[in-house]
Amino acid sequence: MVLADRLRAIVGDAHVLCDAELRAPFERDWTGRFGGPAALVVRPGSTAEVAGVLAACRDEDVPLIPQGGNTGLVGGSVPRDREAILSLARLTDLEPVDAATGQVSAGAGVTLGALQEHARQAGLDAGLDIAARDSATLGGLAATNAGGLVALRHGTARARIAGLEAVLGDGTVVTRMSGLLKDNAGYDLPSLLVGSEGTLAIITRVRWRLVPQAAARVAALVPVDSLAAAVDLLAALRAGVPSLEAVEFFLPDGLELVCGYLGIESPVRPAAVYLTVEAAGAADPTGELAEVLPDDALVADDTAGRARLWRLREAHTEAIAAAGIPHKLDVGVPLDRLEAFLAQAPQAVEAAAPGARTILFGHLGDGNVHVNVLGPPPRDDAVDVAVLELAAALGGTISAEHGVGVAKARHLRLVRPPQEIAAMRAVKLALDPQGLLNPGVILAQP
Ligand code: FAD
Ligand code: 2HG
Ligand code: ZN
Repeated sequence: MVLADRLRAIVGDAHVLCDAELRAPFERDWTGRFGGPAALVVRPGSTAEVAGVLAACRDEDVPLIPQGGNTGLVGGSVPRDREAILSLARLTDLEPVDAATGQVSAGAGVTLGALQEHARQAGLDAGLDIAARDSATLGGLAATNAGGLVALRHGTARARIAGLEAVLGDGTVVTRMSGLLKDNAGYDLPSLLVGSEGTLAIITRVRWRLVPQAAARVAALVPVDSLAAAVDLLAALRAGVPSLEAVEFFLPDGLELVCGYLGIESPVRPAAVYLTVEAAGAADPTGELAEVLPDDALVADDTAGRARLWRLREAHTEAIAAAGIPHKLDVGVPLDRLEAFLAQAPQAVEAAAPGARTILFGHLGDGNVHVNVLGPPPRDDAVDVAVLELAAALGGTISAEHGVGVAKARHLRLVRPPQEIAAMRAVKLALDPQGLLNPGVILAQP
């Protein structure tokens, strides 16, 4: 029996897509930089069906690319060489919130936006937020260990995952959904699978740890005259505002691009750096913020006003995408090297790709800079090398929150020694002995 027929018998005719037109939306990534034709797209509706699909693909020796919302930015969710795309988008079960533990069990295909809404109805919140909230799935967030806008307070996805269910590359189903806070019985497979980018297992369900919903929220847009002053303000915010949730930054050329894209005038005075700050708690944080923020900060405590301020930061990704296909380099640097990195990154890009346009923004509180470069062709990675080498030389990382994907697999050696990469390969071999899951992601193929 050919693979497609075998898969139809497992998931039903409607959920095996072979037609080029039906496959197309799954074959290209969000940035437009990565993608290629798939053998087919298969959309299982349960963990048992996922295990069946994996067994069929193993028999036919067809590798699988797990895909959630396809909002990943490192090319890990799309085919390279006629693999099968395994879409988890149908796994949308969302159980009632367990008030005693503050946790909820959900299918890997539930979007972050749906989880946020569900949690809020129970007086809680997801404790993780990203601008792609309405498409990105819980499986994708776990698989990439997503960071986002409130990691400063609540940590990355790993801190939110109390357990999960997954089908390992060798077909074993691992179920750890009890959500026990304390469970030291051996190696912690869920922690290992978080951040494994679909290379070790297919995550089918997650047990999500929620956080209290804040009764009051205040956002501020703060113009600052230097990066050093921005870092000083970050320190003052950490010390003086216990309800601090986010400290984000962008620069004048990013603001100009976003304002042009949104068709608005900048609401804030010209400055060297702009910070988007949010504080949220049971009590109104306005007073605490006012003690620390400068007088020319724009402050909003209502939903529409906060959204207007946040839009200037969040719309960077869309505005850049509207201007071209970017090279996205999500790096992290220690805060005491951030100024050096921001000064040197544009020079490194200019040397590698003269005339390229560089937009820098990110999560100041996490030392996480999103270097976006417009101009060089998608396949030319000279700017990628230049920026990643700079981040590594300054003691940083080549992937702060988006993952390694295929975009950075060749560059992993910049921040991980050969012995560690060998240990990663051994783990891969143990859990996915046939190399069926996402080949070429994280670990470059020889
Ligand atoms: P996909 O893109 O479908 O997949 C991403 C990776 O996870 C792939 O390697 C894929 O194989 C694997 N995968 C997906 N689902 C599963 C599964 N169930 N089991 C095993 N492997 C799986 N990221 C941040 O960290 N912080 C941000 O602030 C942020 N903001 C963003 C804003 C915009 C506008 C966009 C477009 C993206 C943003 N991202 C951000 C990146 C992206 O949204 C995250 O990486 C997200 O976690 C991907 O989720 P997804 O469901 O779309 O996964
Ligand atoms: C963000 O922080 C996302 O907005 C996307 O991580 C970053 O577009 C990017 O480079
Ligand atoms: Zn980010």
